[in-house]
Amino acid sequence: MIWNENAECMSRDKMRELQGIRLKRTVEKVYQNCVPYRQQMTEKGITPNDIKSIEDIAKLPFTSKKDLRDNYPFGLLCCQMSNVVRIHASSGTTGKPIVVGYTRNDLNIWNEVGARCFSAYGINRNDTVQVSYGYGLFTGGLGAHSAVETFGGTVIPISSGNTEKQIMLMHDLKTTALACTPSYALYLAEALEQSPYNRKEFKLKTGVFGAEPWTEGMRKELEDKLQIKAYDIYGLTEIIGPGVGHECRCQNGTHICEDHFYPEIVDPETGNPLPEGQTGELVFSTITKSGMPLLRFRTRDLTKLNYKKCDCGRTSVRMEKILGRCDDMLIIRGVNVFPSQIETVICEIPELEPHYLITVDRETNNLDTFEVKVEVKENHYCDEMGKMLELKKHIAHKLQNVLGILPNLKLVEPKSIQRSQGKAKRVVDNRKLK
Ligand code: DLL
Repeated sequence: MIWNENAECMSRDKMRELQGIRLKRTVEKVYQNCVPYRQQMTEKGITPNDIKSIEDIAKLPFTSKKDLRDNYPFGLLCCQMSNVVRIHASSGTTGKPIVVGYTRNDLNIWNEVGARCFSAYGINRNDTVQVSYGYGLFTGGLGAHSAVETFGGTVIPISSGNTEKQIMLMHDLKTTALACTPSYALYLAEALEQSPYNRKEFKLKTGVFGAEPWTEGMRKELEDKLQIKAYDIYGLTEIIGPGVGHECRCQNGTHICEDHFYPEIVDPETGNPLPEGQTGELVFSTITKSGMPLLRFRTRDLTKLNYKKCDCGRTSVRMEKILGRCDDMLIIRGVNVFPSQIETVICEIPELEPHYLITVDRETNNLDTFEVKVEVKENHYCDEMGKMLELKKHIAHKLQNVLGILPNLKLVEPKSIQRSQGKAKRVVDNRKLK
């Protein structure tokens, strides 16, 4: 189902024209209202008059997370504080969070793109959506909540945690769609299996999962375990929250709501724009926001773009599943390793549960150590040394083939790795502390 056919199925030419007009307006707004942007543009020797079409975007300066931190909390705001109706924040690993102010107009845009997402998954006003993303400064809970209200579905604002109650209400209130992180969905799937209920007594049919990278292998695990169709939803606090992009029934990439958020792919090292189809860092410019519009924001997320029309009828650009974040890439003994590569291997091995933890450390002789802990399924976990060793050899070999480096593999008992209720923490890099 398409929520806004005009916007989602617009011809490419019309879309670029519209993006050009909106970009120009946004550049004028930040130049007039935001000192740090005006300074950066002056340093680059440009004024809003230099932006005539969307092609001119490459002339503009980038915005990084550091710029947001340096101007904490409201230095990049483009409106009067009295026009800000909501504040969200994304927690960084260190120091102050990144704070974003939204105007009424921004929330309207958010509701619009949020409704597009749920409609694309086939969710409508007859559905009951359990929102198990955290409510609060994190955008997941309130973002999904308002989207459901916008298209007229029934929302259960349960937030994350309290897993037994989640299962009880999912059963009693006849939840048809579950919105949460894929890792929490996995946790709920386990809890459901152990609950006194039978899966047949539930009405659940759709999952709306995002806020962290997850692989196709994880999608299959979730679809099998929960007996649902699982869809990806993408977003980030700085741009709007959940709703920047969504899958459709074709599940052949994530459509970006590009009439509001203009995407580019750049080389993460040099910042040079990369041609269509090449993997690089995703960069967004908001072209309709009024609270804290951002120009060329470096997301640190790695993906590639595809501008071909989708079989669902939408013409909007699609991005591939996020490979990971530039910052997530581990360099272990000189080899680049993404956690998503490890997840893909683990999900392909039938004896394993999709629960894993990667620990990297540095020994006194400066050599990196690389450990992967993974849970073995109940019916495959046994005391027979020989059998476990054979399984371990098989998995280690597969990981080495994909990664080019052999991890110290630890097969552990089912349910021994900590479960997550929000974004999963899959990597412990102790080298950073040394
Ligand atoms: O995670 C917003 C969100 C909430 C998206 C609920 C989807 C659902 P932040 O906390 O600011 O915002 O984190 C943004 O999370 O840059 C990505 O690295 C990652 N991320 C978000 N969605 C996906 C996804 C929310 N579908 C950061 N796949 C982003 C992979 C995702 N990574």
